[in-house]
Amino acid sequence: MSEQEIKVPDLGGVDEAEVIEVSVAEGDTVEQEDPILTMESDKASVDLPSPFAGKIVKLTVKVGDTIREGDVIGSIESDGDTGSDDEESADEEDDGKEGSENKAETQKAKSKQGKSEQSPSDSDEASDDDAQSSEAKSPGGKSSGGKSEPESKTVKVPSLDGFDKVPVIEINVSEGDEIDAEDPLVTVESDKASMDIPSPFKGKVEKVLVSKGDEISEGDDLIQLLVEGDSEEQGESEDGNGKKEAAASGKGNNESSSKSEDKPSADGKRDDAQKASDADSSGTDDTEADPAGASVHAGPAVRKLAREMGAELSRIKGSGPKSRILKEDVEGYIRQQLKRSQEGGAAASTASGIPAIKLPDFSEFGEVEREAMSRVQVATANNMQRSWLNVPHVTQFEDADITDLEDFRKAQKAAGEEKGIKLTLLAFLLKASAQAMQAYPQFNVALDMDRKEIIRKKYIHIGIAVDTPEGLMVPVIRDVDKKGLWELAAEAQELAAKARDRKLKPAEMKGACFSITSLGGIGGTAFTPIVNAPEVAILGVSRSAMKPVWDGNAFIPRLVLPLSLSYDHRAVNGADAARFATKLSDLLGDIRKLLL
Ligand code: CAO
Repeated sequence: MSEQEIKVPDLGGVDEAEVIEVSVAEGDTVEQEDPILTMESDKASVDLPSPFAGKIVKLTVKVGDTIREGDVIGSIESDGDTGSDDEESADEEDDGKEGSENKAETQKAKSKQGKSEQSPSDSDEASDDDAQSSEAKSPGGKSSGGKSEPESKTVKVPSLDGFDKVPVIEINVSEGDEIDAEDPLVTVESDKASMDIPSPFKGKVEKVLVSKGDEISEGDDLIQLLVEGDSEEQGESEDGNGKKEAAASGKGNNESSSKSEDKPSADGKRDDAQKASDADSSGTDDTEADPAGASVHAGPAVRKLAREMGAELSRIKGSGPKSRILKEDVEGYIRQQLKRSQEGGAAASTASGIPAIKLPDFSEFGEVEREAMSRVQVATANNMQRSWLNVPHVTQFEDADITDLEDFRKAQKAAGEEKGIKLTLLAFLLKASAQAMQAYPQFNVALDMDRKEIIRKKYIHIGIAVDTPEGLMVPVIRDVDKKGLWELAAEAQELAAKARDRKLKPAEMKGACFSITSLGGIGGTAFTPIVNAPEVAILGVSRSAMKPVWDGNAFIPRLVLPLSLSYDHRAVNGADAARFATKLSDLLGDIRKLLL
């Protein structure tokens, strides 16, 4: 075990870079090459990989710090072979590693700077690039010069800074696309950085010769491009560096994220377009995804995390400098998505792309005042919208002849007064509903669509909608099937009073399998109640009325109760709903059957 300093490697011609993300904390154990931080110069962003495996003992940088080559950013207790016993040679070893690995990173930054800024050590690369570029431009030899016929060219993979077999993570063009020089053709990602390979020419994409997931190396065929005019002239006129610039930026490049700042552009047109695109993609997670995911601003470690978590970067709003997406943004996005899917509510509706209702300025039409919604009102609004949007509702209407029931109920008045309980219709509705649920258990289920499972409940708890000054509340009566009419009436009375006095406990509003909403005391002939999801049905009850009913011989006056049964058509089919409603009507029409 020895403690080694972690130093900033050669930044490849860039004087300084800003730390935009710190990926480890003191005490963390890292593997050799694990990213310690991501830094960004005005040319590119790259990870600084750990030179050794071991434990981070000290970390002296934070996001926003500016770092330069040779700066010590912390120390690591390496757990084994660092290649040297004494610190000096360890440093040398570090440098060696940096030479072979970190340098590869930093060269990406460097390569984007164009010829004029390249360090001498790049000269070999430069000539490589020339070779690459030439090959791409003139596969069949030098072009004729001057204005010429469109020419088909094979764009080849430029130097990848020593990387080999780098996977393609995005294809940014399609056949038939008209592209400009420097437009990103594909994005590749090594284990250190992601980078775009830009087009060396302006032209029309004839054929994409690679697929997402392919591993490509320098010299591989990439794209077949129909190049208009003279390709060499194009190269020269783009940047003054001609073909070299195109190849250099192709090689170095930036993570796709940095393109708006990074891409060389003769006229600035590309920069503007790219900036606009960046701004769009970082604006909100509710916008349509950028199909290529290429114009987002994020470092390699963040891209990797997003890929692992299945998050689309183009939907994530970046909170870093220049709207860069940080690790925390990805994590926050995942948390938000999880919450949304668990709640499945109003938020989900926004994510589903349903346009919001825009409010006009009502004061233009007359006097208005605003007041805050109560907590209950907000919860009701969210629940109703969630259910309305998620549940395919159908409402089955039915009438029940409650003439005899009402005679019986009224006959119990004195008994009720003795007990201090008002026996209302609600107790009968509860009892009849429980019995109908036993007969048709598909009304006592919940659907787990994620797991494609039906959850069958072995208990019968029923919610009752209570109208309170604060808003609608739905306390739950448990084990309705096991309770008698008086018990149910007493409990309903007590829970309704508690709801109106705002004394209900959260537990008293949970666990319902089915709900009853009775507007009979108020009026109405029918309505279409909204299912209280994840329940799959709700019984709406309107005001009973005396009606002439044909008994086969004559019209006779009967007290008729209108029932409105709404159900989730995913869980319950129409025939079953008709059977359930008929069963209810039957039970309420002859309450002796409630005893069976
Ligand atoms: N037809 C005719 N009269 C009815 C009736 C019906 N379907 N239902 C109730 N009544 C009568 C009762 O018999 C009672 O009359 P009396 O005082 O003469 O006996 C009167 O209406 C009031 O009853 P109630 O409402 O106090 O008692 P209940 O047990 O029937 O209902 C409760 C209790 C909590 C369901 C009810 O008070 C309530 O809050 N209903 C509103 C529910 C609601 O807002 N639903 C909408 C949800 S979606 O927005």
